[in-house]
Amino acid sequence: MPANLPPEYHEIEKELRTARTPQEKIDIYERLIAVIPHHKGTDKLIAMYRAKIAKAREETQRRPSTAKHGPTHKVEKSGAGQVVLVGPPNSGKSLLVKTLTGADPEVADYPFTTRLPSPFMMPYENVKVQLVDTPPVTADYMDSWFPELVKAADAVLFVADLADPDTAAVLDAVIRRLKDRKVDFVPAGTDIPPARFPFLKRALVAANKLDAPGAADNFEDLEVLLETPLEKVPVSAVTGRGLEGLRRRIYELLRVIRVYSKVPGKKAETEAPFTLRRGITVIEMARAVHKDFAENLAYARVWSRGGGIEGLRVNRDHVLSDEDVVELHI
Ligand SMILES: Nc1nc2c(ncn2[C@@H]2O[C@H](COP(=O)(O)OP(=O)(O)OP(=O)(O)O)[C@@H](O)[C@H]2O)c(=O)[nH]1
Ligand SMILES: [Mg+2]
Repeated sequence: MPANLPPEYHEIEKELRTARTPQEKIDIYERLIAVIPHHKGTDKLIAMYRAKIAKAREETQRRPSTAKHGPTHKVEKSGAGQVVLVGPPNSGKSLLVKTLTGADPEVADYPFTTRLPSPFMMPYENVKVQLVDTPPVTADYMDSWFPELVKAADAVLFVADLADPDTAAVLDAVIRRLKDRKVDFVPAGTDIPPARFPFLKRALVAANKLDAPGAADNFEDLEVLLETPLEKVPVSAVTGRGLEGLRRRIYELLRVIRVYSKVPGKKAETEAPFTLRRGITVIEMARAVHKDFAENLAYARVWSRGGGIEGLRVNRDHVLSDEDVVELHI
């Protein structure tokens, strides 16, 4: 037990003896955390209370007296697609989100820092991808609403901790918890059939803390030992190494294309692409622009980036490619 705890700490701690419900305990733990001075000597104590809060919260969600299915935490989608970060405590999910988006989620040197999902926008070239920072998942703990959040996302970015020699086993345990709830994971390029059960999500592993001692060996272990065959991208949220490549791989996970619309006689709007699913046709793109366009479409002209097509008149079933410029004629 670290020294220098203020007298209020001991007063509040006494109340724990009479606390009955998990919610009463949570309130007391939170008051305790608030009065504990934050420094190296108290990190473990604070981490312990945060873990207790997480456990107590899981208990409240299981109780029939509260809402039947517990709380949900839906995150409204925005941008080119939604990617949820999933990983063990302290693996650096929040710092990765912070570095990739320039936003400011809470980052700290103890587990269970992040408590609720929070969305942030990651710029990639001329589009934005929504990254959702989340609370940690462990072999023993996962928020009751977590699987629904993952099922609703467009893709998943697992975060592994390369400072941990057991990183593969720890991440396998996280993935197993989700598989038990009928969500499974496939590598980036996989076509997902429309069947909805079990849910399949494209996923990628950000192997974080590449700068930590032993990280190179731990990365090799992760490559060999992780049971689910997913691509692993070694990065460091601290030094920035590998992050540009990760940004691109996250965007590619979404399997979308950028299409620029063009008004006849004017320049293409390359600042504001439509992000549409790969394989989309001209008529489907017209529908995404405006339903009147789709109803009244006469023909379209397409300019493709590779230069293969230059203002070619195409029919409505023409399949579009990334960075095509499309002029819709009605
Ligand atoms: N050396 C090193 N430390 C890192 C790296 N990324 C994160 N950290 C540190 O790891 C600790 C945890 O980082 P967070 O981003 O809060 O981790 P988290 O996964 O969000 O943690 P929870 O919210 O508890 O699940 C912090 O002290 C970070 O500074 C990295 O690439 N290298
Ligand atoms: Mg966090």
